[in-house]
Amino acid sequence: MGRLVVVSNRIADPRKTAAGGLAVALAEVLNSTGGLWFGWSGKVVDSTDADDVHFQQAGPVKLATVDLTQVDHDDFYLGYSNGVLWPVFHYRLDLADFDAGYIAGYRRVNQLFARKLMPLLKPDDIIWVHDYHLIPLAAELRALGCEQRIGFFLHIPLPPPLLLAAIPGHDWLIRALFAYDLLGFQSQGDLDHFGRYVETEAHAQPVEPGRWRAFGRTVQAGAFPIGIDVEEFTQLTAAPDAVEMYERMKNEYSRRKLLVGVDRLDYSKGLPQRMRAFREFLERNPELRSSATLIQIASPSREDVTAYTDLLHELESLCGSINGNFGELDWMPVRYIHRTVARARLPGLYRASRVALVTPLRDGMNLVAKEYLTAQDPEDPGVLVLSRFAGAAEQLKEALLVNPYDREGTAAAIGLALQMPLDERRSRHGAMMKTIKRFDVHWWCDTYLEALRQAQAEEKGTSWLRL
Ligand code: ADQ
Repeated sequence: MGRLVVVSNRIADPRKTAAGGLAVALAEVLNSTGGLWFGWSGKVVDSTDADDVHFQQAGPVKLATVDLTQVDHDDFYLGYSNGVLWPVFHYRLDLADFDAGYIAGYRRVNQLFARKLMPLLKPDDIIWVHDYHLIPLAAELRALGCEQRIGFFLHIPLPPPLLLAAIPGHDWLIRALFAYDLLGFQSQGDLDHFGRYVETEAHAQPVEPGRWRAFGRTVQAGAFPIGIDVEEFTQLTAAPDAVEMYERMKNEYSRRKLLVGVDRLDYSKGLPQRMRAFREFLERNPELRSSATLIQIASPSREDVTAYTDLLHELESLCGSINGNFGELDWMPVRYIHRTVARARLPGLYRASRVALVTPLRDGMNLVAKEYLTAQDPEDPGVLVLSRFAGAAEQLKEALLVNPYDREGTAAAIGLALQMPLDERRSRHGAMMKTIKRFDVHWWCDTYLEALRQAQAEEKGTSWLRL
C-alpha cells in the first residue's frame, strides 16, 4: 500500500489525548504507512515569514504545516470558509457574507497548499483531503501535474441544489470536486443532494450508481458516515479522570436527573432553540421542575465572526432568564458553561446524565451523540434526544428523534426521556450501540480508503480544468 497523505486545515498531534478519535484513527493509518499530515499551523504571521513549511515528527507520522498571512487568514479562513461555506452548507443563507474578495483568498490559500505540498509527494502516495476549507485543492494539485489518487471527505452537510446555487461561483466550486477520484459524504441525504446538483446544474451523466460524468471527468461519490473510536472512548470512560467526574456529578446532583448538552458554540447546533424547548418543558411540567437540571457546555469557537458573538449574548440572556424565572434558592434549572471540558472528563459527565440533548438545526454527523451512548452503563443507560437534522439520525433510529424548530415537540420529548422506563432505555441503547460499534471510526477509515484505492483510475491531463 502506498503512503497515506492526509491534508486538513488544522492538524493534531495524534499522540496527545486531547486530539480526539478522528486524529487517533487517522494517525493509526498514517502510522502504518509512515504517512504525512499536512495543514495550517494555526499561526498568522507577517507575509515575509509565511513561506516556510515546518516539519515535526510525531512517532512514524510526519507533520508538515504552513503559516498564513493576516490577509489570507481573514479571506480564506474567516471570510470564505467560515463566512460563506459554513453557513450555506448548514442551510443559513441569511448568515452568509458573499463579499467578492473572499473567494480570491480561498483560492490563493488552496494554491499555496498545493504549491507547498507538491514537492513533498511521492509517486505512489494516496492523498486524502478533508473538509470544506480545501474543496479546490485537488484541482490545484492537478494543475501542477499531480497524478496521484486523491480523495475528499466533507465533514459538514451538503445542502440541496438550490441552496448551493445561491453561492456566487458555485459552479466553479462543484466543478473543482471533479478533480478528485472519490468524494465522501456523511449521509445518504448529502449524497442525494450532490447527485441532484450535478445532474440539474452541471448536466452530469450518471454512469452507474454513485458515479457521475461531467466536465470530461468521472467522479465517484458515496456516503461514509463517520464513527468514533468505541474502544478508546470506553477506556476513557473507565479511566480515573472520567470516574472522578462521574462521582462528583452524581454526588452533587444526587436528588436530580441531569440533562447534558455538549457543543461548540455554533449557530448550527440549535442552542437557543434547545433552551426555549427546555423552558417550555419547565412551564408545562411544574411537578417535574426541580427534579431536572440541564448542564450545557458550549466551548468557545470562532469568536472573531460576528454571528458567534450575537449567539453568545442570546444564549447568556436565555439561560439567565430561565434561571431567574424558574430557579429556587437551592436549584438552578440551567448551568451554562462557556468553556471546553477536557476530553478525559467528558465521559464522566455523559455517564452521570440521564438525558443528552443533541439538537442541532443541521449537523454533518455529530459525534457527541455517539460518545454519549458509548459512555453509558448498559444496565442503566441514559436517553438520547436527537435532532432529525443531524447526520447521526440516519443511523441512530432508536433515539428520541425531534424537530429542533418545534419547541413543543422537543419539550414533550424531554419529558418522555426523563421518564422513560428502564427496559425501554436498555433496548434502545442496546440497538444503537450495535450500530455505533459496527460503524466505528476504524470502519470509516478503512472503508473510505479501500473505496479510494478501488476508485477507477481517471484519464490523465488537465485540459478539462479551466478553474
Ligand atoms: P463539530 O461541529 O466540531 O465537527 P461534533 O461531531 O459534535 O462537531 O464534535 C466533534 C468533537 O468535539 C467530539 O469529539 C466532541 O466530544 C468534541 N466537543 C464538542 N463540543 C465540545 C465541548 N464543549 N467540550 C469538549 N469537547 C467538545 C464537525 C461536523 C460534525 C461531524 C464532525 C466529524 O460539524 O457534524 O460529526 O466534524 O466529522
